[in-house]
Amino acid sequence: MTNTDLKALELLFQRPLEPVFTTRDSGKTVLELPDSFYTDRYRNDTEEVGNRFSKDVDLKIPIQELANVPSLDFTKKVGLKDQFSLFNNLHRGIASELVTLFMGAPNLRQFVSLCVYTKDRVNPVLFQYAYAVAVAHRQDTREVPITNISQVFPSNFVEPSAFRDARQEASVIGESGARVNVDIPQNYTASDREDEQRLAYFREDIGVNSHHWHWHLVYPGTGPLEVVNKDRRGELFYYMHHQILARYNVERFCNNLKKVQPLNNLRAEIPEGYFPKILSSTNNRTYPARVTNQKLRDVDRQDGRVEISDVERWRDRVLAAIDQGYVEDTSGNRTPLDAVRGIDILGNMIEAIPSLSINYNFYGNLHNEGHNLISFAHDPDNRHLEDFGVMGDVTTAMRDPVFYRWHGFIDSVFNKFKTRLDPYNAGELNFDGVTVDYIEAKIGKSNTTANTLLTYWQKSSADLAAGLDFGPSADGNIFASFTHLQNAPFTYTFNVTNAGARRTGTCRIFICPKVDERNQPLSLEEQRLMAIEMDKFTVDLVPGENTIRRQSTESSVAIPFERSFRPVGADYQPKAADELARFKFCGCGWPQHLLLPKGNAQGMLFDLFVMISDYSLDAVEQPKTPNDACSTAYSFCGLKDKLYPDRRTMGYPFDRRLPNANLAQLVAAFGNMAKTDLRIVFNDRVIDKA
Ligand code: CUO
Repeated sequence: MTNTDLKALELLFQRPLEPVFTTRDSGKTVLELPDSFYTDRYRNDTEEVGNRFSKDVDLKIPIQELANVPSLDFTKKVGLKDQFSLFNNLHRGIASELVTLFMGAPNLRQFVSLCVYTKDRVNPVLFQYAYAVAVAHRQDTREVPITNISQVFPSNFVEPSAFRDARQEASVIGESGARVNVDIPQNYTASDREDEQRLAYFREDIGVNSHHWHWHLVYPGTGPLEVVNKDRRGELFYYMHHQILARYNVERFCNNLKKVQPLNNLRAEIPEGYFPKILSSTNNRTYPARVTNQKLRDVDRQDGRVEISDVERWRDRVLAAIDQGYVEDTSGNRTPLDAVRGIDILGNMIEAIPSLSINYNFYGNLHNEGHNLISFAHDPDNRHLEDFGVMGDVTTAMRDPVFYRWHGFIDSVFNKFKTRLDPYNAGELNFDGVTVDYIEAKIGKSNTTANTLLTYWQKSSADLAAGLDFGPSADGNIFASFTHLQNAPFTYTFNVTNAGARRTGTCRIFICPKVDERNQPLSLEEQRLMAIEMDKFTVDLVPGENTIRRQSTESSVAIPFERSFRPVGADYQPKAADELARFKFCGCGWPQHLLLPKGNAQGMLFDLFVMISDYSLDAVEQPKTPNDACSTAYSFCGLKDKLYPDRRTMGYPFDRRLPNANLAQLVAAFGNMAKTDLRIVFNDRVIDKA
């Protein structure tokens, strides 16, 4: 790949609403288009337009003519200013075709040309999605960093008045390269009259929402089969969203709220209203709100139809399949829902993925159509010409309290299946001769107490300039500062005795809440469903005593802040290949700053649980594809072009019932497990990031 190809691909992530021939990269670079690429609007003035933007640039990247000019008529049903939704069947079909087109470009240079040609001819959000999916999946673009969605479409993530400030500041300062800081307020969507507002720091976190977008980008629901059909993707759909729910429920306890009430009655009023206040990038309108006590209604719009009774029927069929223990394909062949493959079959069937569902006509499109019913509740027949609310869009859905109620319901369906399986037996849990004697988690400073961890607010900033179109900001950086939860980094230490020969184990760390919002103790069954995976890694055990140390920042579920909000632009890219590989952006992963739940001022009590399982039963034979340096959050995101790196079902050992009455008895029965009390103390102060 030449530098200009790389550069061109990177530039396509910038300024998504501006014509592709305008300058990018702070005015330094321009793409030189063949005349035939100009859209009708500019076609008569190609020379003038081209000249205007190529004055004073450092780099002109010539774009090759297309060998085959594709017809893009299939994209027209999503207008340039429409909202684009991955939950909408019509939109997903169009996206799938576009991804297929991009994947099919015969070589890198033609891929660049095709993307440049397409960019101004299709809906910009659709383009960015299909483009990012193709970049993430083409072999020849492995090295291309995918810009974080919060930087491409910042208005989907932050309160819009911040942008007015940004543009004003930029025009006053006006100087090329100047740094502009704007403050994004915290807690702007509701007052404390609304109890749900206590969780806004979690729901509206930029890292949380960009992780969710990125996950759906890496695991798309439609497109060519080689893009969609990934190892255990249905199971990962269950598990990643299950972990979000576990975390959210725990976070609710920390804020004196009871756990989520699953949305299992689609005819009841929804007490949780939500007024998002953020802007849709394509049409500059705020996302529609949902009032308190809104009822769902049948959706009957040109771009989508769904009846509540459809969703209820699919729900009942899925539940019946779980009760019967098997699913039926279109010819009536039965596949048992067993302990190993059952959850993967259900995941693809419930989400639902048309090409992977065992019987899409019969089991339907449960999860996606639920998103649609909810996202159009304010205008189900389009009489007010309002687009979907935040639940219709993977970049914004997690902001809304109802997201957790709907996914709480979906999760309860998966959990019903898991609960029907036999409890794990001793043979599936033990690791003979391996004993965990001691565990602790301790903040890195010398004078801290073991097993007391700390959270606080932190003020950080991220560069959002890439996505700000038509602003004077082109010549500078817009740093948006925002306040988010943070945890003090800590270290786990385990002492492990190995009575046998040298061997390998998998170390699995979880925290489980001990009490609910009323301070009532939780049963093992409740703890199991809210167990938060903290980390998972392999350990080499020598005969005798072993001391294992692991930093919280190495977690297999999370990615560091810098990874989520890396500055965009070639200037920031390291030159050395190995450094570039490490730097390479991979935005899928839980944000490190939310690795720990908030806790509370008095110190919220948890069980810190560790288990070392037998690696010979966990290991997976991987294909010989190149390793991907940035796949660090593999627990939630898997590994690029590889199998999921753990043979056990996801969530093991908490994904199934356990044979003991409580957690203390479980760890007493199995030497390869241990637990200790852990306290998470929240300190209500804002620390500026150094
Ligand atoms: Cu991720 Cu419903 O699947 O939002």
